[in-house]
Amino acid sequence: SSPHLCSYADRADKHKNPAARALLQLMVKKKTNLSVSVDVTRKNDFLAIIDAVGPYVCLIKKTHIDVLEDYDQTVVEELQALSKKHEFLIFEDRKFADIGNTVALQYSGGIYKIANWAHITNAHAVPGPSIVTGLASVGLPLERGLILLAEMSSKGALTTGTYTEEAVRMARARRDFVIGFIAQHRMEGIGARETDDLTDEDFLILSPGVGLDAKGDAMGQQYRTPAVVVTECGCDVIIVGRGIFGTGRDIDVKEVQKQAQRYQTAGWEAYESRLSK
Ligand code: 5IU
Repeated sequence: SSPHLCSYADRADKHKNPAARALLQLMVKKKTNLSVSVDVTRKNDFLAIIDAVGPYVCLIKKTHIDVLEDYDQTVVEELQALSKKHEFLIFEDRKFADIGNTVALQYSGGIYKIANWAHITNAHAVPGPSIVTGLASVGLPLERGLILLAEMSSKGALTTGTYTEEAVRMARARRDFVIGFIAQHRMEGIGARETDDLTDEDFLILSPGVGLDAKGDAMGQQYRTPAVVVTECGCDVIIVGRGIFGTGRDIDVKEVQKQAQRYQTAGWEAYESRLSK
């Protein structure tokens, strides 16, 4: 049966990629499928939010380390310490998009050295399979996992039809490293050819564009509830940003914590009702 009808625990036992397995195990242990997207520009806010939401999340999605205006090496050190303290994995939403050779350099080097600390990162499928080859050359030895962007949540996104199908084919060809998708639906079997081996195909579906209150923003973002995303569409991880830390410039840590707890509960209840369907 489709992986989303199995428990996260069963899927953890079967998954071949260490990052995917670790993520699923954390989800079970902490009873959470919530990933918080920490899109703030100041280091102190960034770390304060992560410390506050840490107990409620399986994954911290850093929207682009390059958004931080006061980045220095200590950010990564503190992030790693928080990841151990609260037991969550780190997802750098870098959205690589170049040829294999270039992305290998971007992933391993530069100022950020993403591969050293991000358990999971992501890439666009636009360049074709070479982008996966390039990233895998760096990430596989470090037991990392890659997420491909198969569908985007923004209005008018071009990631539809054959584009999505080809992205899934690229993932299918590298199931050792590609652990799933940023998408709005399940992807198993999409674009499959008769000769493809679909045994144990299990892609983690991470879905952004999740909100309990707002329907969208002024720049084309579209929100769905955890019940729609997880129960109806079968996605595995909900990614929530402003629904948790708000839209104001000042961060209210108590409120952030309260919202994280609220989304954790909503996401987990949606998962439990999916299993009991
Ligand atoms: N994000 C999306 N939609 C997408 C992709 C990424 O919203 O299709 I790919 C990112 C952008 C932002 C987060 O970092 O997910 C959603 O934040 P809000 O919950 O604040 O809208």
